[in-house]
Amino acid sequence: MKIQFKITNMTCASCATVNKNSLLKAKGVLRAKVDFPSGQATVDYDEKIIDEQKIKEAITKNGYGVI
Ligand SMILES: [Cu+2]
Repeated sequence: MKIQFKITNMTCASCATVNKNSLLKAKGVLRAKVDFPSGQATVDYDEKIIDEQKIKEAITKNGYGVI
């Protein structure tokens, strides 16, 4: 499965890297792309292992928002 959403509160490119690495660390995430400054996130994942909510939690636990 593939989802796209927007990450808010990112202030620089390293925020995007932090979030990308958190996504990739989440079990079941196959590929992740996070763009700064647009905040656009694209995640490929195995829906048998992880769901959309858990994916977004990987971002919110870093103190960023998701839309
Ligand atoms: Cu930053």
